[in-house]
Amino acid sequence: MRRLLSGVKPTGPIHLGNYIGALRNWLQFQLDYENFFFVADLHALTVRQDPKVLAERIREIARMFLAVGIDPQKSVIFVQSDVPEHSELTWLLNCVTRMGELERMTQFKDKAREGRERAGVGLFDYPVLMAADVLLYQTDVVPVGEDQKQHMELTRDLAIRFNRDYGETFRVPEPFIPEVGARLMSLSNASKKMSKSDDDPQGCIELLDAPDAITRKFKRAVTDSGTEIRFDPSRPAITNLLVIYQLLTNQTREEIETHFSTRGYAQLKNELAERMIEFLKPVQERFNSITDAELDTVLDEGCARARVVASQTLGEARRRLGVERKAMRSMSQ
Ligand code: ATP
Ligand code: LTN
Repeated sequence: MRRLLSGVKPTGPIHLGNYIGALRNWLQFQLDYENFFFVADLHALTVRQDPKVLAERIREIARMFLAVGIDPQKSVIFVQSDVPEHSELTWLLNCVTRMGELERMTQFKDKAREGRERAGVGLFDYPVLMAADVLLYQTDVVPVGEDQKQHMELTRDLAIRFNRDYGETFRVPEPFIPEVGARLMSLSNASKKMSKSDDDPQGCIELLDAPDAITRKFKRAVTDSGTEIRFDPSRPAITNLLVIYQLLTNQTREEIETHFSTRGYAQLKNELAERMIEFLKPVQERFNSITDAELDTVLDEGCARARVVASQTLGEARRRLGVERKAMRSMSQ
């Protein structure tokens, strides 16, 4: 069976962009693949975190995986730092990665706001840890949002280079980036992506938001000048709202434009809030019904299942590189 893997960082409350860009597609593929879904807590450490808050968020993200419908019988759900093979493979891959490759990464350039001198080495190395996540599981498909495209290209390049220089070790993965919703924008600034780490929480619909917060956020959402409600790339704010509407209703663009041809922005915002609240209600109910003990069982089992696969790939990579003492002894006998 083909393998699928993806992760979410516990850097803040999980939001609509994460759901639409990533989790929704995890669900869609769940039955056809052998799946690995994880909380990317080591990635979260690349920017300063409060340890107590981080510990809680790790559990919150894992709980949200279950609440949106990831089935632990069909999918392996785990926390990245529970599987030490991720860190070890990162080191091995660091040694085949070039500085220039990481210097080109736009996420590093964006996030190293205070300048290169003060940026953490972890932030710089972030894409190599991501490559290790993917390659450890011999992954075929990685469903992610548009922002991860460049990291996936690096992952493929590293796999191809390692295989060429040391022998066939890693499967070369493909990203899956959805056609609609791959980059949901902030509701308060249509030129920025909706993000967990945004300073302005009004632009981000969190999956755990209460109904009144959802209504308020949509009401205050920025729109473009003019009154027409149409999908139009030159009017990014209204298009962003329409994309959310499209994903919530599964209607075609034509149906939506016809529906709103006689209605105004206020009506669009009201309908969006209503649909969103309706969609999130059962997710939030499931989220609240999962006990700590249930969650721990899922994550303990997930870690054990993940390590079976991860340790096998890591062992192979070590042998290929010559850093496997016992294998070396048998080779020299
Ligand atoms: P941060 O803001 O802290 O960088 P994030 O909100 O971007 O975090 P991640 O954990 O980095 O969230 O991403 C989890 C998944 O959600 C990734 O596959 C990512 O591509 C996707 N994703 C994140 N933001 C969006 C967005 N605005 N639109 C579509 N997909 C998104
Ligand atoms: N880098 C991703 C999160 C992430 C990930 C992964 C996604 C870490 N490791 C492996 C897919 C596969 C992000 O910032 N959204």
